[in-house]
Amino acid sequence: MKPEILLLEPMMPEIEQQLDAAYTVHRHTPSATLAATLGDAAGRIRAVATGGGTGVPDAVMDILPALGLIAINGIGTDAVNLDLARQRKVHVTTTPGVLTDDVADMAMGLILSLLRGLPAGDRYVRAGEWGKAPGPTLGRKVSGRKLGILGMGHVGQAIARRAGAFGMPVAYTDLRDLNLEGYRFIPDLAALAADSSILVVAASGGAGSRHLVSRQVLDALGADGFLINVARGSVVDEQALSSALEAGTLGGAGLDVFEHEPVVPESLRTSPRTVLQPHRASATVETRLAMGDLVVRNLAAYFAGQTLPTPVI
Ligand code: 8YV
Repeated sequence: MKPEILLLEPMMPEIEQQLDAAYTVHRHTPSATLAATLGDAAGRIRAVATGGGTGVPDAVMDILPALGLIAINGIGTDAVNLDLARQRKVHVTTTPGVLTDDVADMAMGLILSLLRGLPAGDRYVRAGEWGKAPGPTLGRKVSGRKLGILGMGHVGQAIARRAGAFGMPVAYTDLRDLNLEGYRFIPDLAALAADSSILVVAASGGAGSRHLVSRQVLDALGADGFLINVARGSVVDEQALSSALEAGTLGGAGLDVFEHEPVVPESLRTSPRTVLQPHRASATVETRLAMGDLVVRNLAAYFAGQTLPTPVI
């Protein structure tokens, strides 16, 4: 009898094949109820595999009495109640290291897309307007622009390294000064925003960082400033962001993540000042394979009673 697991978010076919070979996989889709997905299997589910944004709702943990492992296909743990997991003696694993470069690349991609107006240029050429109608408005120069980073962990530092190649002076804020050579530490986020032309959010989500990017921070970034978010939507006060973009008190925003995914406020969707992505900073073939491989290895170790490769708890 194969152990039974619950898959809350699809993974790459190559990875799902490996899961199917080792386990009876109950696949949940948002359109179904969990009761329908699980049938009479709830009591037999010993592990859940899920995405960083999807996590595991408390109500799902509550109906799985035999749960022993939550394997997150990502690095964010904010959508899993770690206190409850600890109480229940449920292990939680993530996929550290393998997605850092992709997320940093996405941050740079959003910066270039937003400031150089790449989506507008693409639409103009595709529509056959070149030579017939005036082209998109001029972009803004990226090289040399001052960059502020909120959250100088692995992803933040990978963004800083890339920014170096663009000749961008980098400052950052974090819970403490990390004494990083070449990057200025500015403890106060509003002061960092005031000092920056582009502010990139690379901080973890969760209660501690909720709405850190407030109206005041957006005001400090200013009409000539740009916000990039490749971390979690919850870090930014999305209503304040929408208002600032509408009022023109913020220059623009490049967003891969949102407060209530997959719902994106209409004002952000229709704004000429935004470039938007559907939470896909780690979504490359190479990285999703590497992430999936870690999920597979964590599951295998758990069911073999071995040390977990990349545990959080
Ligand atoms: C993924 C993420 O898109 O790492 C995370 O926490 O949110 C992203 O890398 C996600 O985990 C896949 O659903």
